[in-house]
Amino acid sequence: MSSTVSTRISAVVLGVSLAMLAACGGSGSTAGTVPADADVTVRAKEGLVWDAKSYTATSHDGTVILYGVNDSGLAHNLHIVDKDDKDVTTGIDLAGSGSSGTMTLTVAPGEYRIVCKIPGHSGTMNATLTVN
Ligand SMILES: [Cu+2]
Repeated sequence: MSSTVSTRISAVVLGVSLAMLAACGGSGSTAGTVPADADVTVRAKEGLVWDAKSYTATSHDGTVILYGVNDSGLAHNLHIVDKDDKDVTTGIDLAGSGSSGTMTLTVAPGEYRIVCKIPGHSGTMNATLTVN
């Protein structure tokens, strides 16, 4: 008789334990969260140059978020072009000192170039963007 009662109590304890495990599952997922920070920041500097000759960014779900800033006193724009010199997306205007913009690049891993297309600027405002 007493062994039957003991078996029933064990079954109830086991059931409660499984319910608690199930309740704990699935927490901590961050899928779909948009990163607050840009993957790469590119700054236009005095002297018709970007602030680096090469940049590297890691894509998230196939996209890279690029933030462009104009730290110079001249008007610029920022374009990302592929090896065929074609824009991968619409460029951004960095019309004056302090202006900025964000680009979302949907690109395959590889090498791209960051250029300013204002006449006379692309010779020196020409950096490499490597997407991993
Ligand atoms: Cu420029």
